[in-house]
Amino acid sequence: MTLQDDAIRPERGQRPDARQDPRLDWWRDAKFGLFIHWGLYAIPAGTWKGEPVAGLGEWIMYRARIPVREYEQLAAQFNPVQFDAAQWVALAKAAGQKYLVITSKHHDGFCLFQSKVTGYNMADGTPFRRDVLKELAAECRKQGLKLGFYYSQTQDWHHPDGDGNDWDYDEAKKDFAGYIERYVKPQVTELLTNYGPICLIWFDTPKGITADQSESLAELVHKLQPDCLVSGRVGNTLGDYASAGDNRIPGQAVTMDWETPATINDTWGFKSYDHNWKSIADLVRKLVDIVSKGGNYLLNVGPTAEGIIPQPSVERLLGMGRWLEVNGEAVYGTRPGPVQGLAWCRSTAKPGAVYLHILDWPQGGELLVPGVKGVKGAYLLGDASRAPLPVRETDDGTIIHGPAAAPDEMDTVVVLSV
Ligand code: H79
Repeated sequence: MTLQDDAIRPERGQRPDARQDPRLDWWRDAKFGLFIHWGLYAIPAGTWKGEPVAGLGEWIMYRARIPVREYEQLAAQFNPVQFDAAQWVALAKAAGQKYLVITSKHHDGFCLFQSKVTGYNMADGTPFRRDVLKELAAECRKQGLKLGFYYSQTQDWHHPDGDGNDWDYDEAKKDFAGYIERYVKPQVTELLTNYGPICLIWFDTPKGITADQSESLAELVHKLQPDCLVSGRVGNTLGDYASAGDNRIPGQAVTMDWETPATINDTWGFKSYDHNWKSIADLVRKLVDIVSKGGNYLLNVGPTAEGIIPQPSVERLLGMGRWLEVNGEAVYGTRPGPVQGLAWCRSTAKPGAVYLHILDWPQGGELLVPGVKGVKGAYLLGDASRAPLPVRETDDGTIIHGPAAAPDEMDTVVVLSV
């Protein structure tokens, strides 16, 4: 296992003393979470003044250089009457996800939660007049899902002192330190005071933040809720866990606690014309690839301005949930297995068991597994009768005789008792 990987930049890494921290135990076992990007950008949904705007949906204000006074008018139209916290939470549960992370404030500065430091929020600034984070918090508690908040601590294109907006504001005149002290910290305090236990704060884009600022944010979080984790993107290697780049998966197992945030199509915030959906098989394989390398998969949906999670996302999440219903034992609570670096196979492990994830079933069903010895028995996780598969040890590994054809085209899990 490597300590670092290209996909995980050092500044988004894990605080060294968090490596053994039992506060992360639930997170280490959870493996799979739901990310939700929802905000005003769902209204233009990738189109501004009749023109498609390239790039990520939630970046539309930046990419089209929309003036603050114009963009903030969207709040008057934000009325997602179909929003139903119970449905969103139930979807995550059915997908087999163990935690949910939602954008409390993205780079555009609009807040989904009621805030005393700005009226630019869902409860006070839209016709909807509801605190959707309150409703999600209540539902998560009811349905037994952990809740975390994404919070953009550096970029804020609405606040005159936040990072990123150079079309309305003069970057040279910005008081970024004042914005952190008088705006970010009060808001983080609200998020960790008004919504019950929060499992993590997902800070993002640490570029430019000082080590002192990163540290003081992490300290504030831990002071308010000691068990709340801080994402690696708080910056300066001060996260409780490391964050891989968006949609990046390390090439090999990494000896840090780490997570890949990822999209199902090519945007985080809803875009009406992004139909580039990954297949269920692709998503299951990505989950397994990540878990076999010691990471978590935080998979995103971008609800519409009406409050609907796009049907292609729902179908894919439910498909993953069906696979996990059968194969979850080989995912949740596992650690990277002993078989690494093969194209056709991934492995995860628990005490006494190795799970082989066969991505490319060999013709004839003879699995030549290098490096694993002392196998006492083998069966297919998808086989309820647990019929034993013939096992033979060789000089450099073990040969298992499975069915001639792939039992599961996405990933057939073979359980080895060791
Ligand atoms: O919240 C999601 C993204 O909006 C956020 N992180 C995930 C979780 C993110 N923030 N920054 N980035 C991703 C990198 C963005 C880079 C780009 Fe650009 C935005 C490339 C094109 C538009 C910045 C602006 C670099 C060039 C123009």
